[in-house]
Amino acid sequence: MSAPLRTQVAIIGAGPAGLMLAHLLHRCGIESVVVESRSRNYVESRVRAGVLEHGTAELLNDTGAGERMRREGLVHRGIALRFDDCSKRIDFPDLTGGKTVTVYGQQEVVKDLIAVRLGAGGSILFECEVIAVDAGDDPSICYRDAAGAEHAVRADFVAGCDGFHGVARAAIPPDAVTIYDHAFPFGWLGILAETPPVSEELIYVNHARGFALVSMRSRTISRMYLQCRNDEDLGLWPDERIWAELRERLGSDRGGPDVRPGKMLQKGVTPMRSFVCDPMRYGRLFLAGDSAHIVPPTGAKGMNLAIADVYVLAEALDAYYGSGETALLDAYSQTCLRRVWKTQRFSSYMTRMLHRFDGQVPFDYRVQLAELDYVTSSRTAAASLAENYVGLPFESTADLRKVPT
Ligand code: FAS
Ligand code: PHB
Repeated sequence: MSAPLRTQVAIIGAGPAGLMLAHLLHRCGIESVVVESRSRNYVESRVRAGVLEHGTAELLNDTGAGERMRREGLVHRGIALRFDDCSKRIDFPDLTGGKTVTVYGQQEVVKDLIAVRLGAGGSILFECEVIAVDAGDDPSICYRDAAGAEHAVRADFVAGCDGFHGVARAAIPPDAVTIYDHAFPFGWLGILAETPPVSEELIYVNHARGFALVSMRSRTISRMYLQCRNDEDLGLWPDERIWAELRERLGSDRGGPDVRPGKMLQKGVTPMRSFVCDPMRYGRLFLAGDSAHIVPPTGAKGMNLAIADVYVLAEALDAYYGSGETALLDAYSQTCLRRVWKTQRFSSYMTRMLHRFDGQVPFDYRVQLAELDYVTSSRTAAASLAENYVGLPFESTADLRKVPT
């Protein structure tokens, strides 16, 4: 094994969490190395999330990584909730004092963050899989490069930004954490298609046959989802069936949005799950993003929550390297988990309001319709949904900072 690399923060994973952390640390003058198992091309083409919360877009802009998002992203001022073949709009700026969201694919955020890191001379090691993590007093990670050679990185801290199936959380002794895990009894069949979005804004549909969502990536590329079984066989869903089911759930032949078939670019099934690992820290290892939590995508929160975690972690590491202060690091997990659980609450609320559940009885369906009627007719209820959808403010750690002497 070659002589170990030495850095201040070793970051596992070049997804939104790892890349944003490296970017924020660089702005604080803190060195890091990002180690990513996949190729640059793979991570830059992986289709996942699509909606940036107000705070996420602001952070990209405020830290010099938002130029292309401003140019190519779509600023959205509301969403529609569709039920009983009728669409009702939630107006974000009106209900949140001017906040909006930005539709801009996760892979675009990843591209921009990689470009800004490499442009600043940052170190991102692609096709290098981390195979071991030491979270003790002299932290290190071991990775295997594309040629199969093993290398070590020694650091002051390790950030586990390696997603739900990564190696970091697995390096924590099971009795040191509490796991909260809930699998929903359905998944989403997601498609990316070359067809103009049927609506200027996202449409979330509660239909007797199941949930549907109309989203987009541009004015010519649609991103749409259908509730399906969580073990759905994609082979049973030829394109024609997908288009027909989208038209049915959106009411295209009943005056609803007119879904038009287009060239299918990608299709896949995402299982629906809620997961939290508490605490999000073990020794000098800090978990951030999907390595620590998973939310059902109904609230468009997964990527945004990852960004919120690393905002807190970067602030804590900045305080540590700036003045030796450890209070923010010690409070990292508690600070992040406050937002994580509020986001779990909102994502679960949206999922339960909009999906069909096995064994659901007519009473349950009427309660869902009443919730949809209430949240689209009560300004107070609509404001609560809008406040969560555009994104709760980043958790403040100001009160944890020692009062300057
Ligand atoms: P990521 O999973 O994005 O990144 C982790 C990185 O670590 C990956 O690049 C991985 O290759 C790397 N890695 C893993 N193990 C490693 C190892 N041992 N060594 C080195 N590198 C390693 N969220 C939404 O808000 N809306 C959506 O519509 C949505 N759709 C999704 C669809 C799918 C199929 C999936 C899986 C997730 C979806 N999500 C969605 C959630 C998703 O966007 C995540 O919340 C987001 O990617 C979280 O970012 P990270 O925490 O950075 O994790
Ligand atoms: C997406 O565009 O991929 C998307 C949008 C909103 C969601 C989930 C996914 O709630």
